[in-house]
Amino acid sequence: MDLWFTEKQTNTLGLSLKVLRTLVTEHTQFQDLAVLETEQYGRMLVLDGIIQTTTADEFVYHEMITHVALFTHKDPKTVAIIGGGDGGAVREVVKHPGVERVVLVEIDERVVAASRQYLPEIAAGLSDERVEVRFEDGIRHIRENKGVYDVVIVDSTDPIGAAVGLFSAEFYADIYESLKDDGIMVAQTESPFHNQDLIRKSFSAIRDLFPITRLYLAYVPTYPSGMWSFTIASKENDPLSVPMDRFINIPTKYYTPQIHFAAFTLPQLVGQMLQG
Ligand code: AG3
Repeated sequence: MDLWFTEKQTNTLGLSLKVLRTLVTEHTQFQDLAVLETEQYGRMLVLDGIIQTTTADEFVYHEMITHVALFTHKDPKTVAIIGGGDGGAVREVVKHPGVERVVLVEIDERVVAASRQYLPEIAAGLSDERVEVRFEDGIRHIRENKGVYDVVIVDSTDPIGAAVGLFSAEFYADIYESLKDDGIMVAQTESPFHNQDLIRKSFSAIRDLFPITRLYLAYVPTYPSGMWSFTIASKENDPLSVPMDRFINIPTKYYTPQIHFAAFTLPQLVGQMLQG
């Protein structure tokens, strides 16, 4: 029998994948969680019907949400990741030998448990001795930690329900305060084809706070439209002025120093979105 999972990306558009088996489904305190084995994209984490990551394309998103900021900073030592309970962003951050401490703040303990059990290649970094996993509200954690972090990474779900606050001007202002004087933040900011208002609003809220704010893109096949945006904001260092000798060699499948710079070259439709 054919079993298919469909994410309804909008009311009129879906992405369907053939499912070989269901590894787990559960109602957590916060959301519905599933890990499915798909034929084409491997194992897939789904929260409230929304695809979070798949083992076949997760590297694009996780490398791009981390390395651009980590190489833009001169010497990142203390990093916070808000959300990202699957551990993919952590795995990339701990590839940087200078990083001393990574605080992962995930509200839902079950996401971490399911990822450790069913997505071990994504969750691997969570066991690194530099990593502290905290099950608490990321908004509160950021509000209560001032001047602590070199880099803050917001690896959130879509701006629905509890995650709405992770796209708010108040939260970005708290991130600014949680960073040191040369700190950098990066947030996933959804698809330029499907979420133009969100990109405009979050970009302008972040630009009001930080001297350097830029949008960059990567291509994630299982996310809506495939074209995905990230917003990076920095107090001192410009991601477009990273000296070539800062790019130490780390193992990646998508990110390269050339991609680092190229990702900021925006199609006309995206560049125009950010003006005004
Ligand atoms: N967080 C961003 C997922 C957004 C995908 N949206 C969608 N499929 N509609 C990913 C978490 C991975 N660490």
